[in-house]
Amino acid sequence: MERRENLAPMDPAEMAAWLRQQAQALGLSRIALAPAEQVPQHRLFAAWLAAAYAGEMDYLCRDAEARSDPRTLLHQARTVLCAALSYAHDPPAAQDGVPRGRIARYARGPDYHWVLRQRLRALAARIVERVGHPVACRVCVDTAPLLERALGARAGLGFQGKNTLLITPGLGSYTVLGELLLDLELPPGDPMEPRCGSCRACLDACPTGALVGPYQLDARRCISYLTIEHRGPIPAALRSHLSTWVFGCDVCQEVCPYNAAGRTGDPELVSGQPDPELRALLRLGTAQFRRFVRRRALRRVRRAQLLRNVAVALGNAGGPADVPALVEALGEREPLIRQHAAWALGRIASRHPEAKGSALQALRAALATEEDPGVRAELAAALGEQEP
Ligand code: B12
Ligand code: SF4
Ligand code: SF4
Repeated sequence: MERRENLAPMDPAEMAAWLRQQAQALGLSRIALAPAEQVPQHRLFAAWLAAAYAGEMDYLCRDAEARSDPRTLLHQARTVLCAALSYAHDPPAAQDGVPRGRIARYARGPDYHWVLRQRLRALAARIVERVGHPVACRVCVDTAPLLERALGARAGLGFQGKNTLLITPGLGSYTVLGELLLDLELPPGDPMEPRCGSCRACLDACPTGALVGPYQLDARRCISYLTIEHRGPIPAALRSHLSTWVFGCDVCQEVCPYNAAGRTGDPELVSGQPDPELRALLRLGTAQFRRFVRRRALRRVRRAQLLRNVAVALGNAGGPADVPALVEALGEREPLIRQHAAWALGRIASRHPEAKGSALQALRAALATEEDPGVRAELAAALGEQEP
């Protein structure tokens, strides 16, 4: 790296201003600084875990203690540089009337982890170059044990909304967050207090009632959790509330007045593609699935999970034209897929009398040979609803 020994040293305030300029030049939407110290909201996080709201996300319990202080990740850290990168955009609507699987905006383009990490690494390199001596630093994006939103609020990057998202005034909440832990003393920003006022649009709009109170999310009911993190069958009582979401959910952000401005986020994260057709998704073979998720945040799900979600979406929005694809899915190797395909056929049969014959025939044929108890139960339930 080129040495710049002739650069005049900066005082902390000059350094903070210089950092903002550099961050902007590197395409970070906004940055703010927090002191690397105990995070007081950690007790709220502990209470959330104790209430079992984390569901099966065991990793949150495993490294719970580490989240109380960023210095557990880098003991020399004195400052946490918190960064937000906007992915705001409205997915283009297809006019063909074919049912499509909705993918949450953050995951429609290339993997944000990679994009944000590259930019934070580039910023770290510029800092080392500017100060002229090595600086201990660590880049974190999502997966490190940090309370990213609490740190963002402490830094003044934004405030936590009642939907629990970090909302940056002027940018909204369609942002992903990343941090640079730094062994540099820099002036922290002013903490930002909640600015939701009396609004409760997100609480009222959440399709599954996952926002059990302001700032309280029961992940076990959240569509984002159910479609991405949860590995097993989707609880039957929640399936019809998933609508056509197949990866994540944006409802509590779509209704938020802070996102009403119709902004467009970073071009590297925004995808101009319409959402994929559900029928085509259900027919993704293993190799096609790998290509579909490659270098995207979609990698987080296994093929069986995605096809499970697609079957549920077809059960909610599909029609007679989708029956053949669902009948094929009854022959999939993974019981998880067969189970949800059975449920979807039952739902389509109950809405479309013209599809009932072929759907019931396929369900009966599958029940005659099916050995998996979970799938048998779904087949029987789907038939039971149609045959009193
Ligand atoms: C686990 C996790 C999830 C879980 C649980 C979400 C949740 N709300 O906890 C699930 C799978 C459901 C999820 C969903 C989503 N996630 Co997520 N997720 C995380 C992860 C890995 C940890 C979050 C965590 O610690 N949760 C535990 C809870 C307790 O923490 P918390 O929400 O911050 O809780 C605080 C509040 O409850 C608050 N609090 C409690 N009472 C009160 C009272 C008042 C007055 C106040 C102000 C605050 C307050 O204190 C708690 C502690 O800070 C972070 C990355 C990270 N390392 O932080 C990403 C992260 C939070 N997710 C992110 C995203 C983008 C999403 C989705 C939008 C994706 C999607 N479209 O489907 C949804 C949004 C759902 C939602 N409404 O939150 C972004 C959020 C960016 C932002 N601008 O906020 C993060 C930061 C990832 C990243 N690096 O960009 N996610
Ligand atoms: S992401 Fe969807 S399901 Fe989860 S809290 Fe928000 S609106 Fe509810
Ligand atoms: S919808 Fe309203 S209550 Fe919910 S986060 Fe946005 S401003 Fe706050």
